[in-house]
Amino acid sequence: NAMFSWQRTAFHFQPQRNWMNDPDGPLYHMGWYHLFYQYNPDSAVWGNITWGHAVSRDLIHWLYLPLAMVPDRPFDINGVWTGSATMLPDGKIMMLYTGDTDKKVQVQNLAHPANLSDPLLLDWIKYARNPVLVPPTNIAPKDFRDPSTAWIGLDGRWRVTIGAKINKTGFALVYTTTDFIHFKKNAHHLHSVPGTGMWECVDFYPVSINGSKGLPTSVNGPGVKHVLKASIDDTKVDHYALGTYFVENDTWVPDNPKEDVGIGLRVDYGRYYASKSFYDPVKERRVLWGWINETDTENDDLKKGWASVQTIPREVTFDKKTGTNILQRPVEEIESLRLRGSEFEGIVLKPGSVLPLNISSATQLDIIAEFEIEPLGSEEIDEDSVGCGGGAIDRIALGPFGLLTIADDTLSELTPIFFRLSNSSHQNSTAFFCADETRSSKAPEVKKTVYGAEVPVLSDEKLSMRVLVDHSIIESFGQGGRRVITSRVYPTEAIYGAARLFLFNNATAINIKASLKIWELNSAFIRPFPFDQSL
Ligand code: DQQ
Repeated sequence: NAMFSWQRTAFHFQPQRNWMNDPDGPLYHMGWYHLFYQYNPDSAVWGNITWGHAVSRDLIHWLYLPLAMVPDRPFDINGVWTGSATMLPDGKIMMLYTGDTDKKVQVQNLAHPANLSDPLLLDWIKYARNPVLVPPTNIAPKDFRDPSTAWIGLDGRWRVTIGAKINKTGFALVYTTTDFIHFKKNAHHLHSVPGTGMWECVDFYPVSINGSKGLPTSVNGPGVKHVLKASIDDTKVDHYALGTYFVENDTWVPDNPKEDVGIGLRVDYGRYYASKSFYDPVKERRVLWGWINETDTENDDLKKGWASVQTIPREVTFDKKTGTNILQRPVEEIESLRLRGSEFEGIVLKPGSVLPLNISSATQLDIIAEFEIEPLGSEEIDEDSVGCGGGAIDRIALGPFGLLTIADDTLSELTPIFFRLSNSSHQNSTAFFCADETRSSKAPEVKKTVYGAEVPVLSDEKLSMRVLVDHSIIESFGQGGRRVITSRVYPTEAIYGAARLFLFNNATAINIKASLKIWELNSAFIRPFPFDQSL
């Protein structure tokens, strides 16, 4: 189906056709990264949920494989829902996933690869006596799902956490097991937060406070904090918090109760949900996937024949400088796609100016931009209007300024990615990092949002952003990935050769000095695995 084919991405993962949602069970095995995903093989809307499967050598160039698991048993006939992989020390792989049963009850099931010596892990065997876990009696049958990757506790038993809710309190249950078949429920929850509703796709992993490497899921001790992430069903937002995991009773306590799970930081402030991480033993890093949902109508998705994209896999580390957040950056392998590079040094932009950046194509880009501000002195600084305002047209003394991405020549379509500050000595300022979709598309019935977040800027830092542009996806990383915003846009004019990139300064009281490195990115040419030929 060629309709809206210019919206297809070139280096983000998406199936050839039909509906996709959550990433599932990411893992590394015998030279290959595996991604499974919630998939409807029959349609471009959610339903018949099956596990799609793809492999890659480098997390960027993917090959489609046959479906891994289909809904074909009483314990998952209404859907093979989200789950996670656990790599055992002896090399076995335990895949736990939620099944929606013949009676529409959410149960947890076990599956494992039929042949561990197959690098592609093509065949999966569902444990015959599934389910291995049914909802506890105090939890409703539809409020119990998405088992995490397991980790080992003090007593040597494995722990798995599963999202649930009672009334409006969302929480993460903990079960222990030795064989992934028999489970014991802990008396304590890992954590719970009143008012947050159902927790989906709970992710729980350690980060190193001092080191720069990622940590395997079972690591704990001094020098370690734990990230607890829940996908909040009521708001469709992925929230996380940093905290301490107490091994004695498998509970987790947030560093800052005011920024608890579901009420504090977001993994991504844009269009993003159901994220899941895994530990990459090759590069010793924690890699995070997330689902970019559509913001058009189901009708349009049916017409174009596909829906949803996965984010670029991101490496997650602890932000040693702030101590209060994680950092996310695209995995370094994305740099292998870099083609022509252009550098722009110290471009000065006066208030109210727009400057085209002379690059040959602007649909597939990797952009690194730094900004310094030069106060003009004369005007008064208004500090009352912080935030992202009504978007890039909403001018205050110190913003907005930044990039106009996926824009056409006449600026009839554009998606600004920008900063907006409250105080000229940006050491003490409140900086907002924003993405404005309001003019991103002329298509009717597209939801367009001004996304944004307050981002810490330390006294020795310039304002900086890294932006990946891929036809209809813009992933924007502010201040080294302290805050991330993913946009899904639907350009009708700013497509292929007509797409441009601009710098802009809509602040009224400052000049902007911008320095940029911009690379055009090659396509990743995602295609079916070539079973008949050698690679
Ligand atoms: N998607 C899955 C569920 C999960 C939800 C079903 C999150 O397992 O809770 O497709 O997007």
